[in-house]
Amino acid sequence: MNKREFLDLGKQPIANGFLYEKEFDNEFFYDLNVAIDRDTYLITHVDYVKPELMFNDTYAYRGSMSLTMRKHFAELSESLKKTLPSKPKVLEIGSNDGVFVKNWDKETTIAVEPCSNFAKETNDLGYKTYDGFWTTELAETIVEEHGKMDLVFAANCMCHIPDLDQTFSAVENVLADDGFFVFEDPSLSKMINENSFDQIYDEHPHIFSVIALKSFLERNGLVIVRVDNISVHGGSNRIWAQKEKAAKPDSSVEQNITHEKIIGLNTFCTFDRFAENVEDCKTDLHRLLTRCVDQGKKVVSYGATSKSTTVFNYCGIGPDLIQYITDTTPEKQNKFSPGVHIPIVSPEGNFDDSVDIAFLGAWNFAKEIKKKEVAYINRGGKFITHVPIVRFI
Ligand code: JHZ
Repeated sequence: MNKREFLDLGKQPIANGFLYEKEFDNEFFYDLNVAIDRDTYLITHVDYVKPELMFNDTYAYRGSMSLTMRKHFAELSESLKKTLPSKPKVLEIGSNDGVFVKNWDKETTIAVEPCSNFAKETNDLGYKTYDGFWTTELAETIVEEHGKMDLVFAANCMCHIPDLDQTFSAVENVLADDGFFVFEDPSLSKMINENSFDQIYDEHPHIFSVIALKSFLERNGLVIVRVDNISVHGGSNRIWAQKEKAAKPDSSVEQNITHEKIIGLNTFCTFDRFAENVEDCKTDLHRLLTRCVDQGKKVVSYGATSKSTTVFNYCGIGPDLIQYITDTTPEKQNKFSPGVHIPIVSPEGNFDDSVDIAFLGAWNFAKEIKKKEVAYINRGGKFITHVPIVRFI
C-alpha cells in the first residue's frame, strides 16, 4: 500500500488487554499512527499489531453483553432468512460468543473464531466452530468438509484483518455462485462526521468507506450489491456483496459512494482536518474532567470499551481523573484498564449514589444506558461524552 500518514494517536496498549497489577511491568505498547492509502483511499494503520497479541484464549469482549446487540442480530437473522433459500448453509467469520449464530440452525451453521475461549463456548453450544484465523487454507478446508455457503456473515470482523486481499479472495472461494457475503463494520463517514476517533485502535487496522471496499472486493471477484447504513456501534455500514456473475447492485451502492465523495472521503485534506479535530477533543476532554475533579466531584467511567482505551491513552486520562470504570463483563471486572490502569469493577454496588459524573466509554449505547440508569439521572447524576463534541448529556 502507498500510505500517507495523517494522525498520530501516540503509544497505545492492546485495547482489550485488561490486566492484573502484577502484569503492569510487561505490558505491550505500540505506536498508533493512522494513514490513508493513496490508491484505494482505505484508512489503515501505518503498522499492524500481530493478531495473536489481540485475539487469543483470554479475549474479553463479549458481543452479547448489550440488549441492543442481541436484538440487532436476532432481527437481522430473521430478515436474512427471508432473502436466503430454505435451510441455507451459513458461515460466520469471527463468531465471538455466538451472539449471531445462536439465531441459526446448528445443523447448517458453522463458524470461525480465533479466540479459543469463545470457539470452545460455541462448539459446546453445538455450532461447529473452527478455532483459528480466517485464511485461504481454512476456506479450502471448509469447502472440502461442508461445500459452498449460501451466506457468509461477519460482524465487526472484516475491519480487524490486516490482509484484505487474502480475506476477500478466501470468502469468494467459499461462497456459492448465488450466495451472499454480508458484513458490518463501523462507517468511516460516521467516524469523520462524529469525530469518533476512538473507533481507531489495534483491533481496527482499517475503518471502511464504501469507496475503499469497492476496490478491494472487486479485485477479488466480489461486487457490492447493497449498502445499509445502520445505527449500531456509533454508525456502521452493512455491506452485501455477491460474485460478479450474480451481482445486480441496487441504488444504495451508488448513493453511498456519491455521499462519501461529497464529504471528501477521497481527499487528503478531509483527514488532515479530522486530525485537528481529534487534537481539540483531547484538550477539551482533559480540561472538563480536570475541572470536575477540582470541584470535588466523583467521576467514573461507564463501560470498559476498546474505544476508551484509545481515548484514555491518547488524552492522558488515568485514575487521577477517573476513579474506576464499571462494566458488566465478568472477564473485565477486578482487572485494570490497558495502559492507564484504571480499576474496573462490576456496576453492582459501584454505580451507586456516590457517583456524580460518568464518562460514557460505551457512548454507542447511550440510549440503552440512559434508559437503564434513569434513577441516576433523576437524582442529578450526569454523563459526559466526547462524541461528536465534549459535553454533558
Ligand atoms: P462496545 C468491541 O469494541 C471490540 P468496544 C471489537 N473490536 C469491535 O469491533 C466492537 O466491539 C464491535 C459494557 N456495558 O460494544 C459491555 C456495560 O457495562 O461498545 C462492554 O464491555 N453496561 C470487537 O469494546 C462495553 O460496555 C451496559 O449497560 O468499544 C461496550 O463495549 C452496556 C450497554 C455495556 O465495544
